[in-house]
Amino acid sequence: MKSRKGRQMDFIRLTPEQRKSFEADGFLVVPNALQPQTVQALVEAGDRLAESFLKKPPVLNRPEYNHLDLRPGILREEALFALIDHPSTVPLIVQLLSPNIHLHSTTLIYKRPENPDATPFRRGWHRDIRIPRDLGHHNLPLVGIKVCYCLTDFHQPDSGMTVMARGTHVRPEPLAIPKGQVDPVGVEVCDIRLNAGDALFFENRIFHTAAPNRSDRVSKVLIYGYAYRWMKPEVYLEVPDRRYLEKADPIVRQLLGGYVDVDTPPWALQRWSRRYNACAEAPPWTVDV
Ligand SMILES: O=C(O)CCC(=O)C(=O)O
Repeated sequence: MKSRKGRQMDFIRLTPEQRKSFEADGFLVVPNALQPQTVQALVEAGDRLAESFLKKPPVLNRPEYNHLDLRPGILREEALFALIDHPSTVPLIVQLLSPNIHLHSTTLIYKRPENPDATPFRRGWHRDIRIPRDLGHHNLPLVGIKVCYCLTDFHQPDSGMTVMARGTHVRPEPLAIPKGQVDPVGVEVCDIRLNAGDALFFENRIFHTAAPNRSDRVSKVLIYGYAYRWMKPEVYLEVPDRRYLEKADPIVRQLLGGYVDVDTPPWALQRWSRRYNACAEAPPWTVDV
């Protein structure tokens, strides 16, 4: 793992159209977020991590054999580590959330082709981070955004891309799914067409689900979740030790939880975003009257 100290994350301004679209839909497509050579390096790294899964003989009728959702060990691969502060996506996340964020989860999802007539496996509509389990569906807060990097094309329906229910991030109630069916009614279910290298951002409140891969190729994505620093990272996120973090690039250090507690200001991204006038200042505790 290279610490890349001294290298600064470039700035890309979130456009008003991107913000509007993200706020209306609960998701946002960022085309060409990754260069073709980066996609290639990520596929090589992902294939190494998925080697035993990819070597399994085809079992078309057992969809559960065909889905890999791998979380531990992702950051041990250099190409995957380098995505932590990727300059075409993380600046947009900072502008959509705030500088006070860290990496919350990393997942490699591979889906092998499955029987097109089989019942969809893991069709499980949900909102992320389980907040509604405690707070209900009313007035849920936006606390995190996932970036789904496409490592393969998703040009056909049911080709393995995570499916979104547009606009449901503000829905104050559960989804309504007719008995015997797998998808909700009264909402727009979006199986988005994407190219390898595109990134799909989706926020924690949007209802989404895994979808089957009925194509004839393995579908491959990496999903990196960013959340406010007061959200505990997923247990599978393996963070390098403190000695490494002390030498790391300051933004990477912050994103990997390198500050002792949440009362320590998010120095690295705060300085970075002030330099570009990228984010509103945090509200004060008190005001003069
Ligand atoms: O496409 C998938 O497997 C679903 C991913 C998902 O639900 C998630 O990352 O929260």
